[in-house]
Amino acid sequence: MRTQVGIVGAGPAGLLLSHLLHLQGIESVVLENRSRKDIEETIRAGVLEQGTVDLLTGAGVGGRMAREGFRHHGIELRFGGRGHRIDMHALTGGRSIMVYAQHEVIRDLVKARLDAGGEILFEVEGVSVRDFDTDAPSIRFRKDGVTHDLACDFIAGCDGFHGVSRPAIPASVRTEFLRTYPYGWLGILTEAPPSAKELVYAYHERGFALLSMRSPEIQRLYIQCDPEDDIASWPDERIWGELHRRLAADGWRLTEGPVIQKGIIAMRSFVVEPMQYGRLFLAGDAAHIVPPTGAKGLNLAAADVSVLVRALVEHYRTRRAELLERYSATCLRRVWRAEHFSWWMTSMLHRSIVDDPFQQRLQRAQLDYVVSSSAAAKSLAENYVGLPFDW
Ligand code: RFL
Ligand code: PHB
Repeated sequence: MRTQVGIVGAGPAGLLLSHLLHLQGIESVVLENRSRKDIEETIRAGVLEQGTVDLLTGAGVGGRMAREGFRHHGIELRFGGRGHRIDMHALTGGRSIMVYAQHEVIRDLVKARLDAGGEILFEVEGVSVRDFDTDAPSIRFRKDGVTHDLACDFIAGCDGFHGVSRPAIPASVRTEFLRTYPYGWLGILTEAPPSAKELVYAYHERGFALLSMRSPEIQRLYIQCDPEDDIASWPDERIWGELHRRLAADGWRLTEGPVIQKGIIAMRSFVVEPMQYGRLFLAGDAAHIVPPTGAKGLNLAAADVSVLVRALVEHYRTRRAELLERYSATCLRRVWRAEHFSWWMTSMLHRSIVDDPFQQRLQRAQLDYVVSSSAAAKSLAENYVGLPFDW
């Protein structure tokens, strides 16, 4: 087997990369260890930056998103029992976000790849990336019990935080930066019409809460919890009790409905430097993780991929390697900006597990500033809608 770019992982990074390369006449094969059904049903992100929306639309996979997604011009910060709207559209000269579920993006991309004759191999096993420090890299994997070697010019490691690509880079040439948080998020999907028109980020003495949505019938809600909590200790009544208390505001009611999915995620910040070694390029969660408070993870994956596509196109058209050589540095500038924003949002909105009155006063001071100073609100807004992809 041979292709130009061998891609490990059919998440947003791997699928978008494969599709954008195809549009530029560059071949790829995507290797994914889960089933198509599994990747198309896993519930994760919901917020797409303007740049991600533009990239998907430009790639011809934005049709359903334009019809079924929600375009939002603002978000609400809620604290002290009151809501404060951040008008992102006005503060950023007309930029906005799209609320459209990650698994819908995945479904659109898988369909586009398969309709165009693209190759995605699902349920592969034992993937290993090899010889990427030479001019003849390859990926070894098993499919239906048979071992294959996929020879390629380049390998794209788009296999997420727990993938095999990043650890294949020798430890002596990579530096990893990690911060864990003593917070988790308990997320639910509920069959109830969204109780607000825009996302609500709530700071409360009992902990953070977030109201988001997926469709006119489905709400997505999160509450801060202990990352070690067992979901079994969170029966639905307890979750609703916390949501009602943390999201409470005068004259406003949270709509309830049956809980159709629930789970707990841990929160961390992580970056590996560099994001490239020889002919192996890492993109998306394989190279960096942010806590979800800034809604940046999927968007960073899309930004990495747009940089990588430009560099590969330059390589195949002109045989010049400058953009490929700059790949890691170009991506890391944006990655660290998003790392800072995500850490900042997380620190401002989560309640410390030990009582820390000094920290609480700082958080309130920061929240008051953000909702009363247009300079501070503008900084939040421009980061939230996302800096331009060529920032
Ligand atoms: P993914 O999505 O993890 O995809 C990696 C794929 O690689 C496969 N894989 C392998 N395949 C073959 N061989 C192996 N050895 C493999 N190992 C792994 C996996 O099965 C998988 O299919 O990474 P990618 O493409 O980099 O995409 C990153 C995003 O998924 C992630 O950053 C976001 O979901 C983060 N995130 C959010 N990002 C946003 O931009 N906006 C949001 O609103 C947002 N909300 C969220 C989030 C993440 C969350 N969770 C669950 C962590 C909300 C939540 C709750
Ligand atoms: C979501 O809708 O899942 C969502 C929204 C905003 C975030 C994180 C997740 O910051």
